[in-house]
Amino acid sequence: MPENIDMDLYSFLQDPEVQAVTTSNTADLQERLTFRPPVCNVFHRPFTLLADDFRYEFHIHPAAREQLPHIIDNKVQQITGVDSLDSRRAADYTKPRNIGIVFSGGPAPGGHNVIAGLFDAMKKANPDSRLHGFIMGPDGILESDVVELTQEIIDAHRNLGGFSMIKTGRTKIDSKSKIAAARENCKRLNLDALVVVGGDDSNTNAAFLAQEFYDDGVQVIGVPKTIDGDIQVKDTHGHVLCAMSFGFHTAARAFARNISNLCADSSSDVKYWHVCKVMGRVASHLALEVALQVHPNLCMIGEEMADYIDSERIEKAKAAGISDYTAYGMTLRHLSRVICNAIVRRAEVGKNYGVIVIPEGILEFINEIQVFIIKLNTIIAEYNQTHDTDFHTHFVTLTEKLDYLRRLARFSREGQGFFVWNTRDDDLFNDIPAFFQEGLLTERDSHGNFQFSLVETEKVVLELVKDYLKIRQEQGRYKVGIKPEWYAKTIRKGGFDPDMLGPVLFKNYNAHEHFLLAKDSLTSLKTLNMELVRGKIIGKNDDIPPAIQKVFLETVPKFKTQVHFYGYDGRGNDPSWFDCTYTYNLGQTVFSLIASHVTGQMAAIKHLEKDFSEWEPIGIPIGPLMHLEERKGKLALVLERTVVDTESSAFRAVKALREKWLAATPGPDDYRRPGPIRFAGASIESKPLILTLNNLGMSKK
Ligand code: FBP
Repeated sequence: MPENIDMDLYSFLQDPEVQAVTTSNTADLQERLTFRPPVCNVFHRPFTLLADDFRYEFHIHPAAREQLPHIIDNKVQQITGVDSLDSRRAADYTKPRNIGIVFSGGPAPGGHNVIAGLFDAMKKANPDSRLHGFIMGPDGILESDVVELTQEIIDAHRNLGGFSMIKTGRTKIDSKSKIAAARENCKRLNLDALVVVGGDDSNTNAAFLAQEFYDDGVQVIGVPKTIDGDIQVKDTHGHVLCAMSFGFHTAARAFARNISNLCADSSSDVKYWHVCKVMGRVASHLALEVALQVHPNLCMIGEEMADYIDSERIEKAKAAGISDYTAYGMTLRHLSRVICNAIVRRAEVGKNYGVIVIPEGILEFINEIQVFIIKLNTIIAEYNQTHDTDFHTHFVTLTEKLDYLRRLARFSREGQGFFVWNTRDDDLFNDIPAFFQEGLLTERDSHGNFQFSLVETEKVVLELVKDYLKIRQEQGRYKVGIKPEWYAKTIRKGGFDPDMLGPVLFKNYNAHEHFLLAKDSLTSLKTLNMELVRGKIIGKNDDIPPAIQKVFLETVPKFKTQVHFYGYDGRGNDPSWFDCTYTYNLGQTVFSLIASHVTGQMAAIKHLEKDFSEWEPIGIPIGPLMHLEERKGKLALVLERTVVDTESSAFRAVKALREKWLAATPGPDDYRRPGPIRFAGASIESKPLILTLNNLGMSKK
């Protein structure tokens, strides 16, 4: 009996009924642990075979050909199931294997099932095969921190979210010494293959390791993971090979469920604008899916902003005979105006509340911010390369960092060499709030990426929105519309004739609108007083009658906000049926690729956008998916991320439905209730809505 518990409490806690309530072993957990996802037909057979599929082609970047010669000519591979193989091949297929697996990057729902699928396939081929899990991501490979994954460990994690089985990390194996350590540790374990479950950077790492380990005979296989949904693969002709990375569906549904609850709350107490930032370091796929799931009043999509053209500015510049390049792409100021317009329009129909979804990476698509990010990436990377200490260790406080930037600007002004930071950059940078300066100067991750999750993007946007709303309010162009019946009742109660007072207070009094809008000139009690005197409702020295004051105050908007961040919660969510099934089949695919001795391939499932019966496991060559990108101030060969295609059916549907979802009309809002993630049962949702829409868009063309 624990010391801090008395006897009575101890026996209470021992009671079976009390234990049933306090146990962590819930019925839901048991259901998850015992669920066995269905497998694609090929995996029902005793063996699988690979065949190169020459229908798919890629534009190969010369740098990829040069840096990845051993794997660059890999092809897309089809997997087929067979009942028998000749004895030599059967013996090879079923030989005992040592396989290592590592999670790399942020967690994503379904990772445990990749391991379970691989484990089951591997043990089916040979029960003596062994699976080794590297702990804490790539650091586990470098430090040989590894655990053998037994049936017991696997069974305790089936269909559960997070990466808790072996944890994860973001270390990059990029230097000669790290590659040598990784090679040595893989060889010590006598690994036949290393499986890297990760996002774009981790699959990039997988490709380089495949190249490096080629002569050692250690195969390297990647698995497309990331809730951000930005690993999607199409060939040069637009054939979809991997429609979505795993974890995306669950995270989007988890966010959607919570945001839809906010919609219900917001439209009940009608006093808050909820600003919801959803993860997605660069691409806005999660925000797009959440929008389709929830129908928020406003959803910004970063990729759309990059395409934005301010035609008014272009026309103005044309008339003046000049070119205005700032008219291409959205500025922070313009972004705040788009949001303000939505808020103002809803206020006019009495809806001084709502829900806005913004993607975490939205600022990446704003011209001026993108320039800062690239320039600061370069400055930090150059400092780290040329000094013994790290930039952030040397310059601890914001003031120190700003001083350093100021010095660079001075050097550049005085012509003491070429510096990416000039006086204009410095001036512009000094104009932004300190918390945002700090955010932009935050430490980059090990791959050199800017860490958007550490920046209070929503705060930056909100500050601008508040400033602009204030201006509009001062101009009298931000008002809450009030119902004519309420107005008439209140004014009559105060002893006035509503029809006499109406034209004095409202600009649309006789227009028979559903909502009355106060005149632009009524911006304060003082201006109200003046208007009433001018309208001969009161005398010069009279006070404003309480009923009129009450009506006026009702027209004055109070912009109250609640800010939410959805990200880490979705990464740890237990996977949806889609992600459970997808990842289990990815694990099985990994084994097929390993058993056929390939390397530098990524396991994938084709036709995720269709019914499960049409899913096809394949291998995709990673090398041809690489291109050059700025990392740590230099161009580096990395796997290309897929951002939202603004020509896709899913995006176009959201764009077309936006006005309806804004609901700046007297009727009810159009919020959608996606409900909880259903893991089993009749109402499980089988795939992300964007996949369904894009598939329908293609088939109906
Ligand atoms: P991955 O690309 O590694 O899957 O991670 C994506 C992500 O979830 C982003 O959406 C987010 O910006 C980032 O991780 C947060 O990273 P961290 O865990 O380092 O805070």
